[in-house]
Amino acid sequence: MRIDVVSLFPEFIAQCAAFGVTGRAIERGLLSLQGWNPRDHAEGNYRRVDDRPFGGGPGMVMLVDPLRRAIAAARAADPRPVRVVYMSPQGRPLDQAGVRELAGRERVMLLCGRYEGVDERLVRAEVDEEVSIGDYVLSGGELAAAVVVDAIARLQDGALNDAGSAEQDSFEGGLLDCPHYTRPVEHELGKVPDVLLSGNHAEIAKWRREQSLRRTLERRPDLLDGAALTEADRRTLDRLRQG
Ligand code: 9WO
Repeated sequence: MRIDVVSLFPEFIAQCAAFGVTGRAIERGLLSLQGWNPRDHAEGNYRRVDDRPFGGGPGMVMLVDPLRRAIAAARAADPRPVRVVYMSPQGRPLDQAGVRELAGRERVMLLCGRYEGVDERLVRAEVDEEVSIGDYVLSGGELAAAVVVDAIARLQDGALNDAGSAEQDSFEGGLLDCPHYTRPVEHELGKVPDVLLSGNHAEIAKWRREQSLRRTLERRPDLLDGAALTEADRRTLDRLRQG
């Protein structure tokens, strides 16, 4: 898969993706990440990429043309159709299903705004969808784009060393993750739950599922509506709600 990022700070996203799972996905050729700087497509000695907002108000707005030329250059670098996504608090809230949808495409282009945002005419002409990673305002779209790159990269086939760990993730079944333990078995902060040491894989799976259900019920009951629940899960939830 190929991800193009249009940003005034393309090195920022490249650095964010250089480590760990994303770094390996890029090294292994599972993902290619390319940055495009609107500054490189700006005109004049000052290479302006922004101007004052019509109607007044604070701050600056990103100019249509440098962005448009950067997007055109990115499109032209590969013949395959590309999904153009603008990182914006006004966008559709991203969840794991949305990440999976993007991760299944051959090409995605992430647009990162700075200042007060991007001229709306550019958004209308070039953007397929606006995506938000959460209800807060950042100083630019770059951190949000880095989040999307990371979430997409780890879903590429072969990116995770342990096959199946993407399916076992928090959220892939629509539930929160269970707690995890490692050595030592006994520690001054507590003991590892006995069931995890039992070697009984059926009992361990049952315990983990119940922990996931319990945490989701306590912390994010809103997720239960969209979760893939079995009849046994529903009985467990009823019992947890009673107790
Ligand atoms: C500023 C603002 C202030 C009050 C109410 C709403 C507001 N929206 C913005 C805004 O969009 N500022 C931007 C800064 C302009 C475009 C890039 N910036 C940005 C992107 N900040 N936060 C994001 C972002 C992107 C995706 N998901 C979460 C946040």
